[in-house]
Amino acid sequence: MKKLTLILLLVSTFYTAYAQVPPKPYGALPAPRQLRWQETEMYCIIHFSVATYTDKEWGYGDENPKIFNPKHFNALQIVGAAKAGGFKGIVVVAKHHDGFCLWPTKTTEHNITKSPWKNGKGDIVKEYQLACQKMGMKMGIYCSPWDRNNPLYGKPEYLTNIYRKQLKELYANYGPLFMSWHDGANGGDGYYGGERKVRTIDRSTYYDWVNTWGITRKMQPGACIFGDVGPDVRWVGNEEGHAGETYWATYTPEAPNAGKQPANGYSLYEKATEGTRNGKYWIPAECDVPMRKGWFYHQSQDGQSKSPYALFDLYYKSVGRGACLDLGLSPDKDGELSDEDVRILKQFGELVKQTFAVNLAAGASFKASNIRGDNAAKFGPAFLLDNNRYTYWATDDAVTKPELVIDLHQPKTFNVIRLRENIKLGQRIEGAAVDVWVNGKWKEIATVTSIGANRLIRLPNNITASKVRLRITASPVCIALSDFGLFKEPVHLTAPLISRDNSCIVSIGTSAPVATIHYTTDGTEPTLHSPVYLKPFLLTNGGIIKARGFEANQASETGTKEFYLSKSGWKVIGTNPKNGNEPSNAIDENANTVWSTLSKDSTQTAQYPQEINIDMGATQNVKAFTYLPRQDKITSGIADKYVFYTSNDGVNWLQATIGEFSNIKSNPIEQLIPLEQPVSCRYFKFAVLHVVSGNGVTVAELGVKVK
Ligand code: FUL
Repeated sequence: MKKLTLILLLVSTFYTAYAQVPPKPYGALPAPRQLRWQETEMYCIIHFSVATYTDKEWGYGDENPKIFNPKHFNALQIVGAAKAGGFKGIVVVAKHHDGFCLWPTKTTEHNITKSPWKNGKGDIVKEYQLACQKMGMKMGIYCSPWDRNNPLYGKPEYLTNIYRKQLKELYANYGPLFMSWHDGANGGDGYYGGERKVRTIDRSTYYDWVNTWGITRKMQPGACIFGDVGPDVRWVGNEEGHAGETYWATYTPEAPNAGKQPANGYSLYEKATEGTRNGKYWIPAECDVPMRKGWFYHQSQDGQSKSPYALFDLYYKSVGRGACLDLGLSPDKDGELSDEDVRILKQFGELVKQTFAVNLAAGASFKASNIRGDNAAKFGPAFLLDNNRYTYWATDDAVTKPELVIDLHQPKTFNVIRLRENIKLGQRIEGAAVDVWVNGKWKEIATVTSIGANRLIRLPNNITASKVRLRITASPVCIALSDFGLFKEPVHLTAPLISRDNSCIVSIGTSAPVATIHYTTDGTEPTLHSPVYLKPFLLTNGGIIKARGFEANQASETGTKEFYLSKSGWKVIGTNPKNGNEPSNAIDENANTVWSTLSKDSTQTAQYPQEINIDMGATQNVKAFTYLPRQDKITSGIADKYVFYTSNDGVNWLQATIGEFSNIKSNPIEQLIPLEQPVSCRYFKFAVLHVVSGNGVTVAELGVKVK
């Protein structure tokens, strides 16, 4: 009898003890600084420097510092607009690839003290710091490792005497920082003190990253280090602002060539979009995307900023998949964000706030198939509603597929579901499903793979139900879920879609019917007084079409599309090399077909320039040309250096402009290149001098702008 009591006592002691024991962490885990970064969720990166004045995406490094002279720069305007958008921090581009330092550095003459702004006494980085302090925003720093101005770039002295010293100046004078951003675009041609040459570096070893990061750790221990390979936060592998539908915060960076050390600018970055299930390190992803088309301000991109709903969509695809969103803001030559960008940021912020203001699951009661150690006080599902990312519902070690019935007590209408894991215990869950109780049975409405720090499921339509069920369908270990939320995104009319066919006929449509669509052809905002769209219409010379749908007292967002000169009647009159597939694909108004000279024979090295000559059929007054790189996410054959020629007879050619498509590899958008002056011509030739990768050239579309 005594023995039995003893056994019972032992069992119950063990059970009570077990009931208190949290689940064992799973896999790689976040450091405290990474948890703080994760909670930041959204911040803005700000590109404003000499490239703003030269209208480039990458300054060459030969800029005269005198061009930098903003009339109305006010950091409060910029930081304030970010804050109104719900962003919690900014990353200041203190030095971009042009090497121009926006703070009074001792490391180079290419800096703000040589500019007339504030009589050479200005310090842009300091102004941001003060604005952030005033507005309760976090601040991070981007100091480009690549420096197209510095004569020492490529030599070991650049690392020790320039780059690291710049980091030290920034870390010492502008902290505390929440991020230190280390870009992957490294090496290439530049001014380099007047040499104007290509300087290549061994990206795997040149920056000696481990020791460079050591400086960050020592001087800014709270800052997360960002790069293609982390080590704290990884680049998501695209500049479109989205993580993978399945997304792991764990990641094992890989080098393109076996046996080499991966590094910034030298990694299989495409794999970062999804991450590595059970990867070696906890390196969550930052989804960076410019609000406008490019990172720097270009007047030609006015009116084309992403709309509030387009930003909201990216929010779901970044923050809503467990990553963070880094939105690029671009002050103009006066040093200000445009009124339109400020308005869009505010509206986006309001949308997020409005959507997530009320958790419709609040007040629900739960029935869980299992609670760890039967200890609801410690591991019960009530923690799902306490708005704390680190208190959680957990199951017994052996229970990896629990179910939870959420009784809402009355019918609620929602269209967003939120789930979160307590990531202090790692990213555990690999599959979940949500059902609702309708007509006396369960009906599945959504499934997901990964959850992680945050998972937002945006449903295609509103759901009304009073009972919801969550099923965990796959997990290698017991679960640790910290949040369950139901929300209602406000109804909105989506922007009309505008397209033009081969014969220059423009059509406008909406995804759901509306009472009327109104449009303009002069770039102004459509109102109820603008022409009503009744049927497709002809647009030969190009122009900006804007359209809005109206229904009852609601107006949709504005759809905008710029068209260039029509290509009907255009002909390809020659290419060099002569082989290659379908040159006419370059002028067929179809973004998905390409003219390609890529060679399958890897033993052959393509010779450049490679060219394509086009007859427009009639003389045109050409103001700019456009190049659309291939849109299939493959970089082979994408041009990054070009010459554009014009001709009146198709035989004698005049060079109209020459240059580079900066950043086209990471951000492969249509390039619009203005000619130095408008040229009257019937023929043009697009010659490619260099490609970002591969052996040969690819062109999705070429076009010209005459208006
Ligand atoms: C890229 C850079 O090359 C772009 O110019 C921009 O700064 C972007 C945020 O990172 O890699």
